[in-house]
Amino acid sequence: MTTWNLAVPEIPAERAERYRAAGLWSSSTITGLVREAAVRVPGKPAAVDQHRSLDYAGLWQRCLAVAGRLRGEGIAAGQTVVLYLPNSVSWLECFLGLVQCGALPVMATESLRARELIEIIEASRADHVVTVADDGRFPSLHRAVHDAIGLLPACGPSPVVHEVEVPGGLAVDAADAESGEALHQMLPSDPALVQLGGARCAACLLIGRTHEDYLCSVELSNRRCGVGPDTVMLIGIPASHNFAMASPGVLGALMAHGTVVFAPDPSPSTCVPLVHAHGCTHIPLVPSLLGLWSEEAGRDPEPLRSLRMVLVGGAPLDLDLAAAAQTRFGAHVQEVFGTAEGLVAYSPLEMDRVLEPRAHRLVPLSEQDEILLSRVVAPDGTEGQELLSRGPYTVPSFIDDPPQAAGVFDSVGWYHSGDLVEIERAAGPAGPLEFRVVGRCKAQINRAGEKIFPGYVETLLEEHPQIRHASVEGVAHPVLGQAIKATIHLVPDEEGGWLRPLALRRYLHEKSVAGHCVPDTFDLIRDEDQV
Ligand code: J2J
Repeated sequence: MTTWNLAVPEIPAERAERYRAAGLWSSSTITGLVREAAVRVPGKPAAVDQHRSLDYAGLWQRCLAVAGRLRGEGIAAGQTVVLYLPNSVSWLECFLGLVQCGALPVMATESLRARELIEIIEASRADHVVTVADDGRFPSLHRAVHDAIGLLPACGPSPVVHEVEVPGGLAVDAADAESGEALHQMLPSDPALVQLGGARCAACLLIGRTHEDYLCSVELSNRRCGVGPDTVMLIGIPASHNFAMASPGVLGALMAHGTVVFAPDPSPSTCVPLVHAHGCTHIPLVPSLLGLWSEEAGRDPEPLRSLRMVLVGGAPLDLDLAAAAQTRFGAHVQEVFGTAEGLVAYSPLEMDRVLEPRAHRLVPLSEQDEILLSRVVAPDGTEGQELLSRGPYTVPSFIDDPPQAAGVFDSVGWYHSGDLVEIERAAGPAGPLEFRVVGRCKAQINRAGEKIFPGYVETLLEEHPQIRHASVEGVAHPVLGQAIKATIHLVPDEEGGWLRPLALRRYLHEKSVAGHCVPDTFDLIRDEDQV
């Protein structure tokens, strides 16, 4: 039996039995999927990036060898490991290797920097960090980890850093694969990974997912999105994000014995040649990217002909934009509403229902997803109905249930999403429940799908000696959905000089803060009378 360093809350037994009886929880594990594919379709391409590709037999061998090597480097079963790598085959090998080791990977997206990594390392009590090598290819990631380790309080033990060369992957030898095979006998009910909560920039909230609950969400997503053995899934958004991993994402493609193509970023200039070269069929995008992709498809649809489904989620979707994009792509644009805590819902597959705003609704993945509405007053004073959910793949609470997350999960396991919705039953009272997102009642900015907690940015700004007070809010933006606006009350420096936006940006950069947390606009107010 593994002793886990982090206690992952379990879904209560009575509900767990119900989900198992309904056949929703798989009897497989994440690495079990790959092992099985290596037997059934050994020569099929599994994972590709700009530098290399692996078939299923090769991926399984690498998973074992990486697990063996990481174990040799001291990563023990039950330990917590922050995984901080860019999109690549190396990312996949390390994720699978850690799972095979019996360790619990914490999925840190590559946009995070030292300030956020410190919070993640501390909150997860990480024993190890797996990150890029110091070979000059990813200097910001390398620096962020080392800055974070340097800034950790000296009283506690520092996590051990394991460096991975990203194009080639972790260097291994023959003995590693052998020891990797003998490693860990995991159960479907074991913890598999830790996702980071919605407001990733606030004191981070840890979401522990088990193999069976995560794979339940992946399998149901595959059905909704028509993922099968001929699926080629392009992952340009950060692979560690829940959307890219599991809706249906990397794991969906692997589960169906399809292929995952990793792109370093989701821009059309990077990805369109990859769609063309690999015949990609599915791609997850955030709404702010859809416009760019749609323009590209309008200019030259030819290289995008293989696309069957463009999945758009993470932030509210403009339905006119979706309709135009759908026509240009000649592929289905499917909206995804998802949360790292669990609940995932998709727009229906019929094309016309996506195009017709009044009929546009999101349908939760499982009939066992329970939805409740709770009347709330949003910070802007508007009244609405907050979406509450629980179900077979929604966690019952955060790991350690920290005080700053009070109220997100209640004592009977309902997840309070902070999203305002309208619901409807499509086919009368017995039909599947559908909802539409109409607003938000949580203190969160959604900038191009990245979630930002205003208090986090305000605290960082107020650490500057020339800032007396800062308040941060989201303002409507035509491309990003929301931009970050900071209103800052300044005090002059000793020579009577005043801070300017450029210096403020430089200050946040030097503090090693994730780029998406840096305000887009600064309203600087000189508090002359405070001098
Ligand atoms: C409006 N708001 C949305 C949508 C997410 C798939 C896709 C996305 C995420 C994700 C994910 C939205 N319309 N279509 O985990 O598996 C906002 C809501 C929600 C929050 C969750 C997945 N899709 N959102 O974005 O944990 O406010 O997950 O509560 O990062 O994003 O954010 P996150």
